Amino acid sequence: MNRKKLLVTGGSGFIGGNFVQYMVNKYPEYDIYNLDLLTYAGDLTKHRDIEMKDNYFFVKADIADRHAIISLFEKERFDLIVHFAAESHVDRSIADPGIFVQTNVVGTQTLLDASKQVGITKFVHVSTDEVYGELDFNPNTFFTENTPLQPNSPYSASKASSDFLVRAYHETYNLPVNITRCSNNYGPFHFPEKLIPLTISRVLNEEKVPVYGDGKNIRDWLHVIDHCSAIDLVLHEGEVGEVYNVGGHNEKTNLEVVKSIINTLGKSDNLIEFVEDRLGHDKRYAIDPSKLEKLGWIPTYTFETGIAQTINWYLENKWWWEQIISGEYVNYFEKQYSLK
Ligand code: NAD
Ligand code: TDX
Repeated sequence: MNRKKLLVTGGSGFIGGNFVQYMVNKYPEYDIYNLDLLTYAGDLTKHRDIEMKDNYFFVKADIADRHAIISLFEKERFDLIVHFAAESHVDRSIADPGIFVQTNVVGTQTLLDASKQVGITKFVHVSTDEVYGELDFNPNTFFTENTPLQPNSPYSASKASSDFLVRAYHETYNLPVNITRCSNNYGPFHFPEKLIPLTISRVLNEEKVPVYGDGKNIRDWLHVIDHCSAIDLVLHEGEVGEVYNVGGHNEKTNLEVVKSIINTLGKSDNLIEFVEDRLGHDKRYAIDPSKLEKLGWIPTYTFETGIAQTINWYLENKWWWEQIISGEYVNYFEKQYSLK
């Protein structure tokens, strides 16, 4: 019997990278292809433990390059697709929205066309809770799969557009799809432009941590491994055409997150510096994951156990993030923040 072929796009980034490692180790009977353009957010060094495995393959390509993508699909005839590749940072989308439309919208549509052409058996589109817009601070309100999409940033608008295309390819062409909408992830290999790894790396270097506005905005945090198990479940058990929210009820203000990291590392709150707020800054995100729980999903980390594991990982893996924050990242940081 032919081995199943799973294509993971964006498998050199944060979540896709963790997912590739999770799947390569869990499913030796699958051939797992990581397709990634290796933008500033992608790197292959994170895969040094799996790159010699027989069931792992890497392809460097742009998901919006129609010719390259269609040729690859015709050659490899993938069975399963899990689509992570995207421009993912809200601040970058505020500074330069165009690449978000190109990668997140045109790239997704190109993958959908290629999938339709070769007849895949499942396409899981990894989306985000940010497509729902923002919630107010009433702790009894949550995003469900039926919450209307009201994206507020160029990033979330591009993700919502891609969600609509995925839905349309299911409704129009019967493409077997799922959409997952997850809350904020954290964990190993998280790029240090995002709040948690930015805070850990800066506190370890005794540098100021920029907190936007008053620090009271709320995010619902999920350890990346719990996101990986959710996607694995939806890939294999998700009902075709359905959307699944992913989140573990771990709501924290940004200030609580930053202070807990500073505290764990035994440093002073004086490292916190309040800076100008993000434009259009969403107040609160909070996920109702009950539909996914009914499918059998059980997260393994609380915020407390997950953040401790993550801080330890950053302490033990300086080789990974130090190479990043000393490269092109320096220019990005200086442009984005004016810290005293
Ligand atoms: P990331 O920025 O860390 O990684 C993105 C990866 O996509 C990188 O490896 C990059 O090289 C690759 N990529 C970018 N443009 C490409 C292109 N044109 N062609 C091929 N590859 C390309 O992102 P992440 O945080 O791992 O997020 C992955 C997915 O999960 C995204 O779709 C994002 O919207 C979604 N998501 C992220 C979070 C989160 O908290 N990080 C939460 C929910 C959903
Ligand atoms: O320097 C900072 N200071 C600060 O206060 C940064 C980078 C962020 N923040 C705040 C903004 C947010 O309220 O922290 C919160 C988290 O910010 P990010 O880490 O940039 O994440 P967010 O904007 O919430 O989006 C993330 O979760 C959903 C991912 O980047 C998205 O890809 C995902 O869809």
